[in-house]
Amino acid sequence: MFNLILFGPPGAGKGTQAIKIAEKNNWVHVSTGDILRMEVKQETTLGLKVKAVMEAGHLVSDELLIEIMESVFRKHSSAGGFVLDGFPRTLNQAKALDKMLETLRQKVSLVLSLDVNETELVNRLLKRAQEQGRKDDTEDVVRNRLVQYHQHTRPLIDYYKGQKLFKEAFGEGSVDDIFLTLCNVIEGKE
Ligand code: B4P
Repeated sequence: MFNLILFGPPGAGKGTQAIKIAEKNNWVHVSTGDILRMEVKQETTLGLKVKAVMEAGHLVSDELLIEIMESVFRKHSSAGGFVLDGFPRTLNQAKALDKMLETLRQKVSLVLSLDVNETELVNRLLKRAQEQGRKDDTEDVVRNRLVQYHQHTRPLIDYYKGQKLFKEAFGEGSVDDIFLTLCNVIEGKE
């Protein structure tokens, strides 16, 4: 089983690329952002709990995220691989993921990070705000999401570098060119 973590700041294109990678390899794409947005849309108990947190650009609690991911792994117990998009985002989540995979006798295979400069990130998300009206894509909230990324998520780079699992790819340019680069890294050609 190949367990890929697609890593990077908000707007780096994790979701965009994760869909393509999962489709090509027949792996399960898990976007915690999509799962949470669906809960909000359906106004479930969980959705009502996380709505304000997400709209402010904060991170949802580790406890809830770990519960969500445990149920994802239970649901897809016979999957050939996973593309994790947006999880883990904190050190606690990363450690919990290691434990979840350990019980399945699995490990993280690769952490692949998309490198995109901050001006481009903000521009992409503001463009998406115009096109899709996502409540967390306004300029103030985007800036807060970047702060959250630097405070809580970026430190994971050292965690995974320590395990020799971390690789980085340039995330600017056309979606197809970036996809090709990512496929080459996953297949060990770059
Ligand atoms: P996410 O849904 O994960 O949001 P994201 O970081 O903005 O997405 P991504 O990097 O995937 O960008 P995308 O491909 O869409 O999280 C949203 C919120 O959910 C978080 O703020 C948090 O509150 C909560 N959450 C989720 N997971 C959590 C966790 N584990 N712990 C705690 N809280 C959690 O691309 C962005 C835009 O760029 C798109 O419009 C796209 O079309 C465009 N784009 C992509 N590639 C491009 C390219 N090459 N050139 C130009 N534009 C491009």
